Amino acid sequence: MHLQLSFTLVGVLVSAARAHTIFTTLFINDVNQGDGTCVRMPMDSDTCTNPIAGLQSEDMACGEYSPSNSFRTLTFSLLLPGRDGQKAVAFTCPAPAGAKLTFEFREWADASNPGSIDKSHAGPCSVYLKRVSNMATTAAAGAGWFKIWDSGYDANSGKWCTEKLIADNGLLSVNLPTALPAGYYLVRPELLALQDAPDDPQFYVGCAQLFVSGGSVDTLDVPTDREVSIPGHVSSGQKSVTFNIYNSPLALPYSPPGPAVFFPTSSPPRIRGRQRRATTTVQTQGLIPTNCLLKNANWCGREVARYTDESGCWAASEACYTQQADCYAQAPPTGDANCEVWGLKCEGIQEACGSGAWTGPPDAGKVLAAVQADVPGVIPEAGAVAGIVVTGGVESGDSENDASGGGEESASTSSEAPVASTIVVSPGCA
Ligand SMILES: [Cu+2]
Repeated sequence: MHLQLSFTLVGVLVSAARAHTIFTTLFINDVNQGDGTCVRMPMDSDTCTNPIAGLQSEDMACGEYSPSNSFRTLTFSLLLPGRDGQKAVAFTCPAPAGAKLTFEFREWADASNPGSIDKSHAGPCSVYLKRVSNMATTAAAGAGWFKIWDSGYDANSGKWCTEKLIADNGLLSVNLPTALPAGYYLVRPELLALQDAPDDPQFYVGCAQLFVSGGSVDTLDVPTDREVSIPGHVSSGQKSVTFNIYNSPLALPYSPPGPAVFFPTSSPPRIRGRQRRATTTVQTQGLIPTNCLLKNANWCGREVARYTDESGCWAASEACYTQQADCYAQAPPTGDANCEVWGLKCEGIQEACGSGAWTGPPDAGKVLAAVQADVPGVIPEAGAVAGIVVTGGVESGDSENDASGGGEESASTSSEAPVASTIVVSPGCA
């Protein structure tokens, strides 16, 4: 009887844990980048879908292991001083300015069961950007974040953003602003579930690493009131995190946490002032190698060295298995299915060595068919947002520009331009 009881208890705990969610997969202009590719996610598959513990935790920036009690917090922070969300992953995905980004959220990181987030989890969604000079070393936590989109409660449909997310099978789409200087960015989708507010507002965040190309401006001037530090963009006690979703009627309006949206779009080039080409920065960090025969999240399998004798063959077999071990070691909670696929290649080499076929590798350079979870549904359109026009494509800092007066005028217009309403909802999340 004791045994039965504890099994029941374990079952309840497991199902409760699985009711949470995690950002696993990035799509750029509807192209699936592969589970975990360019995505920072907690490495512990048992807890990766948990909400962030503590609104002032550095984990609020890009997510991390979220233990269920303070003892484990202490233990794990001693054992694992580096936070996963603060650690860069190997790959940074290229995305043109203005690209459509889609974030996939899953209840089960490896898609072994369907579901995006439990339907009890009602609340707003937001998407933030932060420009970083160096993906590997610039801290995710801290200043420099701005919000490019949000969606709270839609009074017309009577739905919270998370409810629309569920209807869209966990897929949330936004557009990148067009007026972004080329360079490296972290993009951070944020879900807030208010079913246990005010005691336990649950934040689910993750980050993807982007290299934005083709930006139409050279500098990024985020207005002071639109830039925030994360953590620090929300505090306990604020209405955005204490809101009672069970009141009838709801005490609207509801504003999602964080600053007003800043979505810079470029104006058409002006006639006066010399045209300036957008910065021709080229991605040098985090490139996905073009010679990957197979990819699993941020791991890339490459062809082994050619060989013509027995010792070379066995060395190649070993080198292949070394890559496989690396694949397993790096695999995030989205899984290691492609590490298994890679193992078949290694077996092939090993068998060839055993049978005296000492010239190889067999099928040299052949790209392997990757295993990829199905996209859970139709990729939704990007949520609407009102842009703030910034002047793009114009030589900055020269006297002609200053004298034209147009720059100043458009600057003052921008600061007063209405941004997407944070009071009710933009028709996003759908
Ligand atoms: Cu939850």
